[in-house]
Amino acid sequence: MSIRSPNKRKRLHVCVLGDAGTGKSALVTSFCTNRSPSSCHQPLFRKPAKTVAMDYAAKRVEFDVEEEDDGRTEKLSLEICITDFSGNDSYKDARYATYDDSGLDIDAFLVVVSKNRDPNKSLHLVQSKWFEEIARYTSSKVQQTRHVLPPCVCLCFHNVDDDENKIQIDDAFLERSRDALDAFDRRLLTVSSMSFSKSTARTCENASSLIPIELASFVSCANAKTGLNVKSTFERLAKRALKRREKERF
Ligand SMILES: Nc1nc2c(ncn2[C@@H]2O[C@H](COP(=O)(O)OP(=O)(O)O)[C@@H](O)[C@H]2O)c(=O)[nH]1
Ligand SMILES: [Mg+2]
Repeated sequence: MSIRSPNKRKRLHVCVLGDAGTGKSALVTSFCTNRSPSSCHQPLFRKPAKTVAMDYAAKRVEFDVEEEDDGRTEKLSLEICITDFSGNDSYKDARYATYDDSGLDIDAFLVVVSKNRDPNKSLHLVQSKWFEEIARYTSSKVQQTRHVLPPCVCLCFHNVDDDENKIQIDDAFLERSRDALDAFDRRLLTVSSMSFSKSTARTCENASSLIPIELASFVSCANAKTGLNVKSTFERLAKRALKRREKERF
């Protein structure tokens, strides 16, 4: 099925994860209210209310999509539905209930990391906590639906203290984060394809070949206050998640 075919799902579910205070709600608000660095009518940056368990938001976006067969581009209108979780562990049960909900598909995860905290500690926490939660969701989903392709993940470094319109992060650290995310992508793929191959003859390698580099999980840097990279991060994540969903059908 092509992403522009009439019976395509035009709704995508993105969950936002990360430790409390990393700026998840600020990023979601920035994306949904169209605040951008180039806008001359920017509303004043206001502190988002503290998230209790989770908040919901939605935004309709339009993409140009290119058809693989004839190369033509068409507009695709897509509603991005966002669940913005509290990073506080008092609300862990609310997150787990969402992961285990059999009626709910999550297409993508945005994991927000503060650039202003110890980067190595933050990356370690992402791997030991947030990646594990995504893995939990993926295992639960493949058992229910036999999905082959796991959700797409964006690891988003967010600058909560420095509001300058430039992003600086150590290249070596960024590279390490990309490696960690690549390894996690492969792990999720293995979880999905192992479950899938129990009931069919498909192998893990078949599934791996389903994720070309342009659909891979990715690392991004953004700033909610200036709007820098916020729209492009959400849209890139949505595009990749949508294409994964399309690929899964073959
Ligand atoms: N200066 C600045 N502060 C921010 C930015 N994003 C979030 N904050 C502040 O960081 C704190 C936590 O933000 P919030 O979005 O609630 O974090 P969450 O707990 O991850 O949802 C709040 O006090 C925000 O005002 C930003 O881009 N620039
Ligand atoms: Mg919040």
